[in-house]
Amino acid sequence: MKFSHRRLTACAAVVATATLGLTACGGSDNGSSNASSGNGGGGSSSGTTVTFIPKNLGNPYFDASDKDGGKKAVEEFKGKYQEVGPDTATPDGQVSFINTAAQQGVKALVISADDPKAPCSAIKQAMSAGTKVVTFDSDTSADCRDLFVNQATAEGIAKTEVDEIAKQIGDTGEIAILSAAANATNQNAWIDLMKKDLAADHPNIKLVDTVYGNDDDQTSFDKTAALLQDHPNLKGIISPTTVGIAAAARYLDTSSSKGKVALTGLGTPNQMRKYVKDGTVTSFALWNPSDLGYLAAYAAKALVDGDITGKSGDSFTAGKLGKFTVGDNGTVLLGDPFVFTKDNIDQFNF
Ligand code: RAM
Repeated sequence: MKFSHRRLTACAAVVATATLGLTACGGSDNGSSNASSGNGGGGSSSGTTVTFIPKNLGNPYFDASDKDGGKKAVEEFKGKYQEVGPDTATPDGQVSFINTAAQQGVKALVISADDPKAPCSAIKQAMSAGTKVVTFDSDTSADCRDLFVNQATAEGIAKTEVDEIAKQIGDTGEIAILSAAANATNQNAWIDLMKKDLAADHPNIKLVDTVYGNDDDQTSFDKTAALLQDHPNLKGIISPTTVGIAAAARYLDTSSSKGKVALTGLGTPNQMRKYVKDGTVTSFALWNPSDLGYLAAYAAKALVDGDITGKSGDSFTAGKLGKFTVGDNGTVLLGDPFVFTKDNIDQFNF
């Protein structure tokens, strides 16, 4: 499968290898954990409050998707932006924030769900009170949201990660996965598909362990240390979470396994730059989280304005990103994953 690089835009330059270019450079706040808001007036969605609820606060990935892309979009259509959420990514940690937002009568919630089911009854109450609900990044079950804005196909994300680790370890040997929270819908879907890819196309790679760092830096760091200790023949780690891969890289960087145990997965260029440059990591993948939040905000606006209902074939325009059409299962797709290496990483700043 070949990945084109639609919609991820380099800050400083257009990526030479990109087929269509990638948009917008997400300069995000760094690790701020306070709710923030932006106001505007006028326009069809004037006063539309869009509340973003990330898996957890203080995660640079969500700083880019929410505080950068989401906020920009909401300001463009002159709505009101808010971000609230739990400090840790636990299954029911988002429930109280959903309840409060619904009580405040917000027009739209944009949620990366910590669990496919735990937030559902709160979401359904909000929906029956008239709030439109868009999941993005990590979905709930389909009956408790109007739309899911998917960053890339799960198949594409899984295959990219498996392809990268296979290249780096000569397609043979033991690997492990360092994931986010055990209940995360997105990581679990990717892991299932990675297992299928490995079984079908990489008979000499053996997945020996899957551990969970809960999208917490220290837990992910400690789990990396434990993986290396428990599996002395480990040749590679896939971490399909920006928090996990950054913590694993930090551990490997100063350990005797540096250069011997490969690490790939999903990371942000700003968090991974040092490790790509010093040889700890050869390549990793992601999409533009700022574009993802921007698209999710415009999808929420289209629902609130009644331009779409979320059914297959509905289409709407998401500002600078252009026109999107709702596909099967109420899903809107941002684009393809993009692979970062030492040769292109300096063209990105998010
Ligand atoms: C972390 C979160 C998020 C995921 C990225 C790749 O920031 O788990 O949900 O999409 O990694």
